[in-house]
Amino acid sequence: MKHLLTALVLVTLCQQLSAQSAQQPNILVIISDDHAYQGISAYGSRFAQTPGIDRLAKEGALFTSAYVTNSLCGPSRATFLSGKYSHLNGFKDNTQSDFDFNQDLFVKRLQAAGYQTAWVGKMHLGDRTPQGFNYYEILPGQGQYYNPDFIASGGVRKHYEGYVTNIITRLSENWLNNREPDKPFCLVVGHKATHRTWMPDLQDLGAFDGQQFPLPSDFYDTYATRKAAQVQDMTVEKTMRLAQDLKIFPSREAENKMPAINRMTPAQRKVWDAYHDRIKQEFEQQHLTGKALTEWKFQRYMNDYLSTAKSLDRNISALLDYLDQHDLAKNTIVIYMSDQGFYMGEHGWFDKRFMYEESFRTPMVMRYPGVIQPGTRITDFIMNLDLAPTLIEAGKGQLPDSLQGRSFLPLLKHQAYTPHKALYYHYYENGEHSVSPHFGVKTGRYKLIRFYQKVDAWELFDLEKDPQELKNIYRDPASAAIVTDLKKQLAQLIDQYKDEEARKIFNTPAAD
Ligand code: SGN
Ligand code: CA
Repeated sequence: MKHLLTALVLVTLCQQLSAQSAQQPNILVIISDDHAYQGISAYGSRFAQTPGIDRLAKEGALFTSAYVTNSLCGPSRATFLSGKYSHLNGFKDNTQSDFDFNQDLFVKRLQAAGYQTAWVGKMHLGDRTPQGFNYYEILPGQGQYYNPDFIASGGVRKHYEGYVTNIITRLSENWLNNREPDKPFCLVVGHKATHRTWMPDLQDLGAFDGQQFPLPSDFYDTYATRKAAQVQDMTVEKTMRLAQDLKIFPSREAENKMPAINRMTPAQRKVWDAYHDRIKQEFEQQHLTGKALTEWKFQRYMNDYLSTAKSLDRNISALLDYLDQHDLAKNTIVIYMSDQGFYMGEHGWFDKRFMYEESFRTPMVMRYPGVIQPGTRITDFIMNLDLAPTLIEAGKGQLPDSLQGRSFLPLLKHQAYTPHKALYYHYYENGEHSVSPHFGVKTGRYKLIRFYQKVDAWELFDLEKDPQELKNIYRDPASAAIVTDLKKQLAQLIDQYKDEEARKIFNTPAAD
């Protein structure tokens, strides 16, 4: 009798658990690094096909106006995890910050609600031990494209032979295979691709050979009226290196000194060198200088970048196939996003950081069977800040008071939802690529930016008349009323998000 009772209790408990997990969707978030929407066919890319990402967009929603709080790798991931701006989560830049995992994180709230959680791949949040994950296996710092090292739960060092994007997918699948199947899961897959120095899987080398990429119309931007754009160091012309970035080394000895390349196995190296030796030969025969050289660099950059993205997209497809094969697709939210946008030659640039559209805006697609209608297009403003509350709410967790974002689940469910009218941005790092720190506000039509430290100046753009943000109209007498109104909105956002540092700068007149 006693045994029968125990068995009955156990059966009821199991039933409750599986009923609970049916209400609690699994969550898979794939975050790439520096993947520009300009190179994604779901966003209308003219030069590349991304069937994996397109599949998600077709079966779910494409967000056309998703933005980040601070366009840089670590700060973006810190905001994603904490649901707070950089000044409150403490991770302002990649150079001086070390993430404090003791703070409230959406994954901790999901764990408390019964989820098993994991992060596999690039995290890039400093050296402290990650918290909030039942399992992690992450790249140290930026990680390596070939034969990468990983740090697994408990600080265990691992080394795998192969190409990083494929390995991250394999490790993710391993974790899914070995998880506790009765519990809902939340898995974050952090990819290194498509980060500089843009190295594709060997099978994708030269995938875009023969294709001519049109120069963006503002490739030869002279940066008139924009002081911060004048002092940056992120141009294809001057900043992009022929050797490390585009793999045209003066000699084999020089190539052998590059850690990303000399860690390859002899077999990998043979394929790699056969391809690049040919490119180098073609390059040297042309004796390029001036604009011809810059445009050749642009073509090579596009080729390497998009080939790396092709390897990434194939791995996104592979994970979607895994969900299908394991009967998980129906009950799993899948989000694909980049940590920020990226320049593909616009303004003559690569890299990110600026509050200008190409870097501020990020690609984001989301599939949520039974909630999001296939083929949905969401044009409302969304921020990476909103993901933490959205995912906690979807997982039936408790929302902490500290969150600065807000859930967009009601928007997906066609329930009462007030979209963001204006977005607040703050970039801090004053170092590599020489982008002046700045903060600002974006509304449906305008963008007002205050630069400080390197450059002390305001900029205003009318995005309707000037979507490429080429003409700073801050000083135009006709802009006076708009400036007053936007400054009011900016001051409100600074208050709302409690950004004391920005408030002080806002209250100090700019030097010009
Ligand atoms: C490296 C890159 C930079 C890049 C930062 C930050 N230089 O330092 O070009 O902006 O990472 O990128 S490299 O010579 O080492 O490639 S982030 O995505 O991690 O924020
Ligand atoms: Ca990044």
